[in-house]
Amino acid sequence: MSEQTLVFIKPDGVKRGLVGEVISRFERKGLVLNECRHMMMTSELSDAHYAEHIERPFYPGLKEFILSGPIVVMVLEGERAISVVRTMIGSTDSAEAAPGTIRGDLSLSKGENIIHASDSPESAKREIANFFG
Ligand code: IDP
Ligand code: MG
Repeated sequence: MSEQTLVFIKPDGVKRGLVGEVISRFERKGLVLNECRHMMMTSELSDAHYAEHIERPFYPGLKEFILSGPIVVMVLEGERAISVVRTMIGSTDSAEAAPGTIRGDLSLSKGENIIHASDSPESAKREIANFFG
């Protein structure tokens, strides 16, 4: 069943010049890039996107980081895209993420971990609406 998922490359990934590397992995996997936009996250969008984390102690630092530079946000489509992309990005803490995953290969950090991807059909729907209306 074809699904759509919301992905963005975080400011660390953009600053480090990893946009092509990351998108290339998804293209080689067979996922289709339906939307793609280079933009600044706003305070309102960050609070809406990370609503489940807003009360967590790490959120102020996460918000400062996510607003610190441009992101590249995209919609990827393909067979079971939501779980396929989550597997490809690896665990939240890049130091523990498996080699071969985006975080496992490209980052050492838990906060500055290159990429976001929707974790369920409900989040994908909500997150795509947040960014692409
Ligand atoms: P996910 O991005 O793998 O879905 P979540 O638990 O949803 O992980 O957390 C959202 C984002 O918040 C993470 O990708 C990371 O950037 C940041 N984050 C999560 N936990 C921590 C933490 O303990 N310290 C610092 N940043 C964190
Ligand atoms: Mg999450």
